[in-house]
Amino acid sequence: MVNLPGLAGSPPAGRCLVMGVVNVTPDSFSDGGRWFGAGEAIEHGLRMVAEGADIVDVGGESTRPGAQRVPADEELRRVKPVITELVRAGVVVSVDTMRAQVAEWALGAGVSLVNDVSGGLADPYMPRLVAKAGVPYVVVHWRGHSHDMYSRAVYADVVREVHDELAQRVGAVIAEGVDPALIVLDPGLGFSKNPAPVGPEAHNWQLVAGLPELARIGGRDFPVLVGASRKRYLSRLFDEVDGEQRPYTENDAATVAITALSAADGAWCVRVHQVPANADAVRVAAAYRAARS
Ligand code: PMM
Repeated sequence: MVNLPGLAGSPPAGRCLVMGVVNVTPDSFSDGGRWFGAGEAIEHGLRMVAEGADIVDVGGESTRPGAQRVPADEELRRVKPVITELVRAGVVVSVDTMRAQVAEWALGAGVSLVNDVSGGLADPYMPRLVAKAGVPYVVVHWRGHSHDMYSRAVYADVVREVHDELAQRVGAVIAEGVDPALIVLDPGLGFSKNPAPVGPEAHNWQLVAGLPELARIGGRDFPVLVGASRKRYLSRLFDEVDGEQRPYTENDAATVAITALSAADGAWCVRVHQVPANADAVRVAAAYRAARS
C-alpha cells in the first residue's frame, strides 16, 4: 500500500515533504550516539512528527565517510524496537539500509519506504525484495562503501555522470521488477563527492544546482530526495568566515537554506536532522512556486 503523496498516482502533497532522521548508531555523521538507546530514538522520532516531519527515516548503520560496516544482526538489533514502536504509533517510517535482510524485516514490521544509500548495489537481493513489497524505493547515487569513498570522488562532469549512473540503476531496478512510479532518486550528497565549496570540484553544489536535470531520465521526471543535512560540504563553506571547521551540528541554518532551494526546484522530499525550520522552509518554497507559476 503506497500512502505517500506524489508517488504512484497518489495526490501530490502540494509541497516538498520532510523526512526526519533517526540514526540509531553510536557513530553517525552529526548525531551519532545521541539516539543510540531505543527509548531516546523512539522519543526523538515522535517529537519530529509533532514538529512536522512527514516521514521518519530509521537507520542502524552509519555511512559517514570512513565508517566500517556493522554486522546485519547488530543493525537489526538497533532498528527493531524503534521501527516497531514508531509504526505502532502510526508514524510513516522509512528504513535506511543497504541490506535486503534488514529491509525484509522492516517491511514485515510495516515501514512505508525503503531508503537504500547504495541504490541496490550493496545487496543484489534488495531491488527484487522491494519490487515484491510494492513500496517506494529511494535509489541513491553511490560508488562504493564509506571506508574509502572519497577516492571515488572523481568526475569530469558530476551532474552528467551522476545522472547517467542513476539512469543505469533505474534501468537495473526496473528490470528486477520495481515499479517506475515507486522510484525516488537521490544524488547522494556527500557520498563519493568532493566537499569543496567552489570550483570544478564542488560536486555537491553542482548537484544541488542540477536537480531538475538529474531527475529527468528517459523522458520521465522522477521524484527527488535531497539529503544535505549537516554534511561536511556545508561546514566547508564557512571555513573562511569562521577560520576553522564549523561543527556539523551548527549547520542547521545552512541546511534550511538548501531545503528552500531544493524545494523551490521541485524536490519531492528533504531528509533532515532538525525538523521545525525545514518544515517552514518547504512551505515557503511551495508559496514561492505557486506564485511563480
Ligand atoms: N545520507 C546519509 C544517510 N542516509 N539517505 C538518503 N536517501 N540520502 C542521503 O543523503 C543520506 C541517506 C548520511 O547522513 P547521516 O549520517 O547524517 O544520516
